[in-house]
Amino acid sequence: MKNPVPDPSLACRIAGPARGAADAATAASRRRPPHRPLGAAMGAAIGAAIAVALLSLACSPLPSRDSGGAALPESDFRPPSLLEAGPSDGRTFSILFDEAIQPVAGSFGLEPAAGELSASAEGSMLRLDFSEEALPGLDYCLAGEVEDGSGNRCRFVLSFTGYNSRPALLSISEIQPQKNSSTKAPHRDYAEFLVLEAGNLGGLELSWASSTKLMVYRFPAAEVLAGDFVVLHLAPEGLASEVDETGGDLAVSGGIDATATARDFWSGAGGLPDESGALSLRTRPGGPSQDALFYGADDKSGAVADGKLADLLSAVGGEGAWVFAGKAAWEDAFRWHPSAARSIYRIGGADTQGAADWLVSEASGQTPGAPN
Ligand SMILES: [Ca+2]
Ligand SMILES: [Ca+2]
Repeated sequence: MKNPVPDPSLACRIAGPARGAADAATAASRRRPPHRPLGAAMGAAIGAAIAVALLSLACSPLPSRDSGGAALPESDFRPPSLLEAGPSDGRTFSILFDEAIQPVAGSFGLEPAAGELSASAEGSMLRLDFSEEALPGLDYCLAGEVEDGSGNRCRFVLSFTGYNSRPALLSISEIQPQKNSSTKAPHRDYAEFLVLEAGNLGGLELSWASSTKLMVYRFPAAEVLAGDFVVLHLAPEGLASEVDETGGDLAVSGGIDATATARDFWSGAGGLPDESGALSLRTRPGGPSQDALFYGADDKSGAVADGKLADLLSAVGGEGAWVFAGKAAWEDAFRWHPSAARSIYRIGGADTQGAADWLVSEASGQTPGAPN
C-alpha cells in the first residue's frame, strides 16, 4: 500500500452518535441504493443497522441436518469494516478499511462544504479530497459509502475537526482562577496566552480540570503573530459585547477583563478551579502538548487522589509538559495561598515546565491581555 495510514494522533474524533452510525454502517447490507443528501445519509445509516439486524435474523445459515458439511456454499456476505480515519491535511481525509474497497459514486457528502468533494481508493485506503481548504478547528461531518469486490457495502458517517496545517505555538502566561467581585477592579476567571510562534489558532485545545470535573475549549480559526496576547474568558456574564475576536480588530469585544491590546475569546465551558487545578494546551484534540500549568493550595500535600485532575496530570507528565518527581503529588504543583485578588503569572521567558516558572501577583496586580 503506497498511501500511509493516518497518524493516530491526527485521527478524527468519532463522536458518540457518529461513531454509532459508523459502526452501524460497517454492517450495512449489500446492494444499497446509491447517493442521498448527507442528512438523509445519517438517518439511513441508523436505518441500515435496523434493516441489517432483521436481515441477519432472516438470512442466518441453517445448521446442516446431516454430517456432510455446510448447508450453504461459501460466500462473502461481510461488508468492509472501518479501521482508522482522519484528516492528513486541510484538503485530504483518509479512511482505512480492513479489505480492498471502491468508493460508491455519488454517495459522498461533507457538511459544511469545502468546495468540491472527490473520492478515490487504493487497496483498502479511501481518500477524499476537498477542492477548498477546510477551516481549521471547525466541526465537519462526512458521510459516504464504499463496497468490496463482492458488492457488500459499508456506509459511514464521521465527525472531525478541520485540520490546522499552520498551528500557532502558545504558552500559558497568566490565570485568574477566581471571581473577584470588587466594584473598582472586578475580574472573572481567565487564562491568558502569549503567542511564541505565528500561525492559526483554529483547533488548539485547552483542557482544565479540578479533582471532579474536566472542561475543554477549542479555539476557532484566527491568525496570530508572535508576541500577541490571547485571553480566554472562562466566566462570561452573557453580555452581547462578549464576542470572539477572530478578525483583525482587537477592540471589538467588551466585557470584564477584555482589552483592545489582546485577542479575546469567551467560553461557557466552566470556570477555573478556585484554588487547585491544572491546565493543558494542545495543538489539536489528541495532538502534541504546547504548555501546561499545575497549581495547588499551600495547605495540600501528598499524592493527588485518583480523579479528573490526576488523569490530566498523568497525560501532561507523560509528555514532559510539567515535571513530576514521581506519581503526581501536590508538592509538584505551583503552590499558592488562594486569593480572589491575585492572579498566577509566568515569569518572563521562563519555561522549565515546573513551579519555578510561576509567581503570584500583587493584590489587584492582574494584567489580562498585557505583559505581566
Ligand atoms: Ca480585545
Ligand atoms: Ca498578563
